[in-house]
Amino acid sequence: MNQYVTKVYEEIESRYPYEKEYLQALKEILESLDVAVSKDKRIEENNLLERFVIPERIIQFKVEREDDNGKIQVNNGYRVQFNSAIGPYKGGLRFHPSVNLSILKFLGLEQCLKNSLTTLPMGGAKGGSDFDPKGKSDREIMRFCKAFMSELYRHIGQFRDVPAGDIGVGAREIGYLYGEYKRLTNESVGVLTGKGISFGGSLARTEATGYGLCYFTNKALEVLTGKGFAGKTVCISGSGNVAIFATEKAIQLGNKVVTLSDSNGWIYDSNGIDLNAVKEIKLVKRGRIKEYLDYHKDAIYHDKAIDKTSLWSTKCDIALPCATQNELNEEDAKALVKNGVIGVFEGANMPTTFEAYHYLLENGVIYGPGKAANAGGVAVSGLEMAQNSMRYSWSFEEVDKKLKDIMEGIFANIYETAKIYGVKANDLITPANIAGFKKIADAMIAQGF
Ligand code: NDP
Ligand code: 2IT
Repeated sequence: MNQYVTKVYEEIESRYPYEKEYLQALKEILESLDVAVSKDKRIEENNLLERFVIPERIIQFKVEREDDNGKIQVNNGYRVQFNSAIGPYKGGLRFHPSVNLSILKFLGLEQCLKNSLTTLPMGGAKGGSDFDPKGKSDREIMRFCKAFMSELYRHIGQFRDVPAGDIGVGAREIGYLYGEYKRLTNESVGVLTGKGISFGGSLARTEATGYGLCYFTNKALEVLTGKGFAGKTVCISGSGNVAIFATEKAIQLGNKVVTLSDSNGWIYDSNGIDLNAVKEIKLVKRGRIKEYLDYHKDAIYHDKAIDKTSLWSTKCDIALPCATQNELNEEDAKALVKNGVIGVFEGANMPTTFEAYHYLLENGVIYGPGKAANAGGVAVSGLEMAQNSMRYSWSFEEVDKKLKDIMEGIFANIYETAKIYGVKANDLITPANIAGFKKIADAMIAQGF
């Protein structure tokens, strides 16, 4: 790596040695930007890398709520406002027991580049809490959301910072968060995205990340292999918002999806996943993926506690990891390559480890990183902000068409950038980082320090 790039990485590593996810995301980004730094002297002259990789502001606060047994419980709440060079801070909130600053800094950093790639004017942020919503009553979740917002509200705003959902935060939580923001400020504004359709939400926001992932995959396959995303066997992980709607669009495009998972295990259905059953289990009953066996006795369930077989050892043409970070490791990448995988496109953020994606790239697999492939969610969030500002709403078809155009535009931008920088065609991560960073760098230089 270029001396300047190495220096920036080493400095951050020595200051934050325990923030492993943040360092992982940083390493991946800096490795990609190496070639851009050599070509564009302004980056080093303006110390842009150091200035970009440190969040502009980190807010940490205490969240107290009463649980269903009348006991007061305490959690940490966070908002990492990473970079606002190209627009107000924008990014999701995650409620999961694993949430800490390292995870939120990695997500915030990725979000900046992702939001830049969408072409919409949004800076990057991420937030959340180590609160675990699993098994909690609806009322307790409401009390938590309201307590969380009672501190967060003073730091956000439609022109300042616009949160949305992520793991553990869906339409229900956004509704409660929005209700509390409105109560505290007496304002009905587009301060959150992913809202209910009856109070300013955008049609197609629920579907956007999964659908966008498939539109991106389709375009990449069409250009790079001559055949689009159809007639393929597809492995998908996760069974949340992204996984469900990726499954829906993959099936609509004429593919067979054979796996889904949650943190307890994964299912394999050789006949192709029955999405109606999955929607009933996950969206109506808020159940576990294991319950799929109640609908399809011939499907196979691998319980993670007793069976270490990886979902990624399943033979497939296309792999769409849609659960969480670092869920696809080097062993998994080897199994996928051995089974003839054509492409890995990420619905989740950083699901593929550093070693795993390098192995995929070395073996000619098309690798579409999350910051490009899953940008459809935040893109439609940007469209929700636009509709809120206009006091207007577009039809599902209009939003879906704009989403498809944005996803195809992201691929085109990456493809052109790869040609300019002489990057191999299956490597979509290097040009995604370069193209995402370029716009932010231009804005930072123009605005001074
Ligand atoms: P959901 O909460 O709806 O679903 C998350 C899914 O991933 C669940 O099936 C969950 O299983 C599984 N999962 C979560 N953590 C783990 C873990 N540690 N190990 C194994 N499985 C796990 O979240 P989303 O679908 O919204 O998010 C999934 C991924 O997509 C995340 O990486 C998120 O950052 C990313 N993303 C989301 C966007 C959005 O618009 N929602 C946009 C872009 C990216 P379980 O129920 O057992 O926890
Ligand atoms: O990771 C992501 O892009 C999201 N969770 C969506 C963020 C958003 O603001 O819609």
